[in-house]
Amino acid sequence: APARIAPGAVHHPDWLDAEAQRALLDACREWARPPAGLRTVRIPGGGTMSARQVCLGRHWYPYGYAPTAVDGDGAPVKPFPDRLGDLARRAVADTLGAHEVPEAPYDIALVNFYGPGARMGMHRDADEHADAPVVSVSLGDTCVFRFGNPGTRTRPYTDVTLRSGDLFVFGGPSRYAYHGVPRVYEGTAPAGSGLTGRLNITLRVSGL
Ligand code: MD5
Ligand code: FE
Repeated sequence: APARIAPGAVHHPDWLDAEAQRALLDACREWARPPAGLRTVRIPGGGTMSARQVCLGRHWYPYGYAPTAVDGDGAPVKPFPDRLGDLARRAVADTLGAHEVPEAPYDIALVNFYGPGARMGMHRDADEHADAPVVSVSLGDTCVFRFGNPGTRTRPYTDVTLRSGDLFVFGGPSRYAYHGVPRVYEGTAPAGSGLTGRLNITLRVSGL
């Protein structure tokens, strides 16, 4: 059953059935192939993100969106598939209600791949020019998702376990909350998925 974690933030465990997870995983494998496939994101200052990423629709770099890839192989980003837009609108309707489905089209997907030891520090997603809800679906290994506050990077946190097939929607006052992924449990992906690691797909309205 869906659980409200904070105003506008809803976790819906097991939202995608096994077949839908399989289909999405197969699509992720295609998106991950070059050109403009899975890449390591460089952060200003010289570091890299431990989660690797594929962008669809727009290229994301810290901190903004570009129409074409500006790092890695420089190839144009892959298009945002219509069916991901359908998925996003259905996700918002199922969690926040039909009245919260944005008029503007979902047009960006960021696919994060968490291999061994990968994590994501506490941050806010503020590079979009629209405040439509962000839709997140998880595949593969189980993780701890840390949900914080809009105003501060620090405690109090709510730690939520996200498993393969789970949906999380961040809208309203939770759209700009701090969040991160402190821990991924290696080897916990569903048996037979063939996935080693965790995938998270976020669907966004760019407002561009
Ligand atoms: C992940 N990805 O599990 C997470 C899921 C990212 C990212 O954080 O930036 O790619 S998306 C979590 C999210 C998005 C927008 C707002 C909030 C959380 N929030 O208010 O907590 O790879
Ligand atoms: Fe984020």
